[in-house]
Amino acid sequence: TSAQPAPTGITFPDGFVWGTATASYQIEGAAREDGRGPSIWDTFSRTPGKVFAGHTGDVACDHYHRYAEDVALMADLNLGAYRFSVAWPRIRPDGTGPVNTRGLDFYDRLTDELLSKGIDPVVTLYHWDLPQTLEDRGGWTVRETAEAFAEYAQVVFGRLGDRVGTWTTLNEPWCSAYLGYGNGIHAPGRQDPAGSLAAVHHLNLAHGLAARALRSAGARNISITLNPCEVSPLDPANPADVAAARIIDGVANRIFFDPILRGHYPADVLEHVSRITDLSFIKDGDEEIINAPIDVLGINFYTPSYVSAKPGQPAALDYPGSEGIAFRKPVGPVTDMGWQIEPESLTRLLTRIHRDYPGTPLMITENGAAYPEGVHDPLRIEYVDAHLRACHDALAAGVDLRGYFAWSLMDNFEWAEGYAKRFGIVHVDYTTQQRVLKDSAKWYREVIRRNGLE
Ligand code: GBH
Repeated sequence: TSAQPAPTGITFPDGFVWGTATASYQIEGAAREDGRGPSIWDTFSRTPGKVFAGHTGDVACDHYHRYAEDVALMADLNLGAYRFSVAWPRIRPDGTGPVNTRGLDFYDRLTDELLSKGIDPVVTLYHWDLPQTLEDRGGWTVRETAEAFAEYAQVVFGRLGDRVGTWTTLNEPWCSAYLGYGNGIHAPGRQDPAGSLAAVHHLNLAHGLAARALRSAGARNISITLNPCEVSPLDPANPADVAAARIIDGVANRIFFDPILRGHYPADVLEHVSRITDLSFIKDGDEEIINAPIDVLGINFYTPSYVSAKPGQPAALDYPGSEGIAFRKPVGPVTDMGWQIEPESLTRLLTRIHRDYPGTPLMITENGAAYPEGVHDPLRIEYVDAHLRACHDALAAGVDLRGYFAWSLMDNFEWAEGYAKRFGIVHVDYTTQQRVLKDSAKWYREVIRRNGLE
């Protein structure tokens, strides 16, 4: 017979961090309150046709007013840490000018509430809500935005640095650059291949400038969160497919990992994209700035990619220079996003990062799945269970993985998908704003309690 053996119990290392993650624009609401300025997501979501059913983050989960209730929920779930992002336009409404104290006050209250419940605050300084004023001056395609980011980072550190341990500069610069300026499905909705590559560099630079500024201000745990594309050749025996995977790995992954962790852009990637841009935005000394030491690297993971060489295939706008390369359609089980589920891919990714960029502790800063609305969510439990086992396999292979943050604490504004896609382990009723634990939240509480899986 071929009966599968039941999975056996696993335990995570002592001190393994268990958390959940959210982002400001996705949950806060209060878009016009207490001096918050407009962000590119306000503009984008109010532009007809950009976001599903015209949804906006105006109210979202009303977390701005309900943060205390939400922190109580987190405490009920035994969370050791909570990853949230700070909205730049609450702190500096026009990106560079006067500081809005009422914006800082909110994150101050949230931080104290978390600490009072024994939950470690993990701050992300940028999760995509760029002040609109800065976009009007060129956004991430111009250098000034990187400089403004480093100043803003220091303002936030000045207020919270005595209580917040972990400082993450950017969330997923891949998305900001390529979805924002490449294929335009995210704010600011531009379709400009050369601009998207300038954006990559200015995001890298923003990270480096901020990491240096935070370090000199006294920050001890500095980080960035990347969303690597776990890419494989469809046919590993076909050299053309292997070459295709290498190109995608370059423009999606190594263009971030290499300058940040090795201090230089990979020569093959620069060569490859020089057909699209003259690269004049890279100035002497930039790579050294970007190579600022970090203490932990955040990894967000959802799904693998498989590519093959396909002559005549037009370039995907979110992968500049990808003409002649086809992405395979997902096979097997998918989530409500249509994303293929393949936990082994996470093990491959973590072991690869550990091998190619040794010496930096890793943290899963997002992992989770969208499923149709409901509080009974066995498929989400199955997804998270399988991915935690994949993390454990990576640990067994020697990967220095320090923690796991489930995406997301609660259902929220899923960017271009609006409220139609639900990633929460807590259900949100958007009419009453009532929160109800899904089965996955109750299950996750037990995972945290036993520091492992049954
Ligand atoms: C994260 O982005 C965000 O940080 C978070 O705010 C968001 O809510 C969450 O994920 C869920 O989307 O079409 O099969 O090639 C993740 C963005 C997801 C972009 C996977 C690339 C490739 C999927 N990434 N995606 S596929």
